[in-house]
Amino acid sequence: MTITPTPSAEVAAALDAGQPVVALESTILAHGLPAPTNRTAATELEEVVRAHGAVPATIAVLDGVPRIGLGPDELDRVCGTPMAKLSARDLGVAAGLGLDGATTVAATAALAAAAGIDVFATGGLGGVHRGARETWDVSADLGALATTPVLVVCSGVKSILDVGATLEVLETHSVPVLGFGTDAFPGFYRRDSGHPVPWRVDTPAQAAAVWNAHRGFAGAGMVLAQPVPEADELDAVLHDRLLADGLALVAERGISGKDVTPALLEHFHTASGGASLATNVALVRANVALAAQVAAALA
Ligand code: PSU
Ligand code: MN
Repeated sequence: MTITPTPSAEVAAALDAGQPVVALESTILAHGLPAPTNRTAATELEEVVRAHGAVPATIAVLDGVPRIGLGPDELDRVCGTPMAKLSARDLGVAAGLGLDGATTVAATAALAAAAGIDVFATGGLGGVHRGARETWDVSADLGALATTPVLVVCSGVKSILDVGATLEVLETHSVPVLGFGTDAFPGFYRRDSGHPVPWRVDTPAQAAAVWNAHRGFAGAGMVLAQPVPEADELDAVLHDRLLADGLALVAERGISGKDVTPALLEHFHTASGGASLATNVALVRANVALAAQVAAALA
């Protein structure tokens, strides 16, 4: 039993032909967005990739097989059947036991890189949780980026995290962080997390040039952080209230470990009456479009 990333026919053909391919994660579908929004988003995100001339490769583990590129029935399964949330450490377990699972940024990056795909789009990267000094809750996404040569296009890290500490850990791991059209590190639902970005690029061609230089030399991944479109940004007062209530709720219910992120996202979506959901989908859509443009510039 080994972990063998298995591309769909379409993805395999695109990789063979040197066409641009963009990896998409499945945890956002299975654990980040509620049904039925997750299923419509899954199709829409793939369409956005295609509209920009690249081939989408949504990644998940089905029956223990790491699948690179999913068809409609497989997307139905990821969006409609409860399945495990798999980080990088869980891939061997899922493969060895023949399980289904949705892959996080860490697991998706590892499988994408193994399949020969190095551009990946998501919503928000995992990071250092607030209170990590006591809980030690630091997402494996950060360690994966340290050792996996994949460009991750995201809207920064979720504002539920300790953003400053997350940026410090990325620096420790020698992961470059670039703002796309911004000097401020984006805060997921909000355009500005309050922290600056170390570097800025303004075009997909510039991002591609930086990634091309970096990947030829270093083993680490890179973060290209794009703020949510202005029209879709969550209201600041609403955001701060959702965050405070969500953090209190998680503490009250004793939620910990890998359940924290889905629980907080769920609180945001229900308590905002869907406003944060619209923001979440909009920012992923924009990131997917940018990732496809960068992949096209690299191809
Ligand atoms: N971005 C989103 N929604 C999500 C996630 C990212 O817009 O649900 C997921 C990603 O899969 C990321 C994970 O890897 O949240 C982080 O989880 P944790 O904090 O448990 O490492
Ligand atoms: Mn965690």
